[in-house]
Amino acid sequence: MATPLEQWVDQVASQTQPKNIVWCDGSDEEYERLVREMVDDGTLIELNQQLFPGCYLHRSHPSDVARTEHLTFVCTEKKEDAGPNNNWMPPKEAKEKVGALFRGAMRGRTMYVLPYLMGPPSSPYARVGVEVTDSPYVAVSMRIMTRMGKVALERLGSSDDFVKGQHSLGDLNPERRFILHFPEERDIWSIGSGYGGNALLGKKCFALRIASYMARFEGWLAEHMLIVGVEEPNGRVTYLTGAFPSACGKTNLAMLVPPPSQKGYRVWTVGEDIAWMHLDEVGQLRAINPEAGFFGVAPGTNWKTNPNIMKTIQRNTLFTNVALRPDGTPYWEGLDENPPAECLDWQGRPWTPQSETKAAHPNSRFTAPARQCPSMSPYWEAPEGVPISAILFGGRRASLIPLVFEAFNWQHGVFLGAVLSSETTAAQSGAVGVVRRDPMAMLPFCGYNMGDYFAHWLQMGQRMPQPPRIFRVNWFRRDEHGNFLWPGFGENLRVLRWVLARVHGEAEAEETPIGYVPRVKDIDLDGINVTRDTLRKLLAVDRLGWLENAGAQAEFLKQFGDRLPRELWEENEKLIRRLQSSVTVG
Ligand code: OXD
Ligand code: MN
Repeated sequence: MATPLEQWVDQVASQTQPKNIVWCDGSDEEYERLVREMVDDGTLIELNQQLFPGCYLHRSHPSDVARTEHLTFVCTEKKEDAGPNNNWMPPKEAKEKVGALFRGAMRGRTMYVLPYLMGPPSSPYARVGVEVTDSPYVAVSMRIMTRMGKVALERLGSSDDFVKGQHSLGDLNPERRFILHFPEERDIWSIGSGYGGNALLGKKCFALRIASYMARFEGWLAEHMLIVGVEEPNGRVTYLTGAFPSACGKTNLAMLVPPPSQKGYRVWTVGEDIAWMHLDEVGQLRAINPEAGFFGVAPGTNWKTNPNIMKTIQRNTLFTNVALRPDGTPYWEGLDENPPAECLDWQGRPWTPQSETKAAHPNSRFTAPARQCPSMSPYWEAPEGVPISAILFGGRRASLIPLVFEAFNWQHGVFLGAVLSSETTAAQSGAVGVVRRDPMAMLPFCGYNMGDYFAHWLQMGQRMPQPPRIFRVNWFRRDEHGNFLWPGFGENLRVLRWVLARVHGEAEAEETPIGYVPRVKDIDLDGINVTRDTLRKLLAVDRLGWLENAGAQAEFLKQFGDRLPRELWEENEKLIRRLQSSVTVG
């Protein structure tokens, strides 16, 4: 009698017609065989094996280099359940339309069956997914990013409790590219793209979009968050999670190296992109990192800003769309102060510093095993997860938002997350410097109506006797000449120290209309070039500016209509009242 998994694989095979089917066991031998086959057919280029052992370069199709949000759909039965935050298609129509593209799509190709586990193998919170794909690049990438193969099959047994994901490169034509989610059936269909965020279905598609939907019904949280432990000189380790939209330094914060002036501190990485958080038996929120690898942006990564990630990607790493130096090593903008005199660009064309184009694609990536990162916490695979004491919401704002402030309580904190804003950067298409709201940094990743998502967050708070404290942070304030006011990177530890002190009841704060703000003396400035005056600016609450901001927040919240929990609307009203009663006009 065929298992539910076997039945589903048969069904996808009869739809897509592959020439053969390979069930992947996740072994080293299998990984090496697939890599060798791809080197032989040109899908991968071997990098200098002396300097970068086990590292390879992949060049994607030039039109397939990033997530395609406009081609990403959440297909719930009812449109309102997908919400204004998602593109929507009725499931039947989506399956007909995209089913036609899948028909015969794997003809002449091998279909790989990839059973995988999101979460540490022994964790009660880990979940099984199975991806079928016609891309060996996806197969080896999934081997790095998840616990793939035997371990997942053993966990699954003959059960039907797995998230299905069918993926085909199709013809890579953006006209025929779709990333569809059927959260009610726990099913993912992706065709026409080999790019990580579209094709490694365990990551954004399962661990965020489908998992956020499951988490709502099962009473947990699937979030776009880093997880770190901050160790103090007395040995105490406090765990935090943080949600930041792209290009706000999430990976750097997850792997922060304390500056020499901050002796005795250490930051332990648990995760750098996704957190799954459950309540334990005493109502403590605990986080696991469902992933086993990092899929990070290469440009800007260097030994100064993030030595831990640099050490991680020296071996066993797949690079995608970076440039290639004549000595067979990878290159990207921001790696060294001096670009190479010549290299091949991300499309394999000769490049010199005089070229008008970039050597590496701005969204070029590395895929590397997390266990190679020197800052990984000894508990990063702890089955029960790490206890979370604080949650940070951060964005890039040149003005208005202080360096750090604390929410009055959980409900106020959920409100701060719901109106989280960041300025667009060159990393996104469109205008630069425009304020965009990205609630909890989940706008592209929430698999259901965000109004319901906010309600779920509020309910989670009610189930916790001592919910984590919530903080808003902003490392990106600028002066009138456009210079950053705060040095950022390792120095952000000084802000984390205040966060920790608040969590442990060891620091005071000033109560302001927007929340609890540290006083100037509460942030350690020893050993950095930041004056008390600058810090005063960084912590100031511009009441008139905030009133204007509250108006913009109301506009944003309105789009969720009657799905918006009344409590969040009231938080904005209360903010306005607190600001009005403290503003002296005249
Ligand atoms: C990512 C993203 O790749 O958020 O992590 O786009
Ligand atoms: Mn991400």
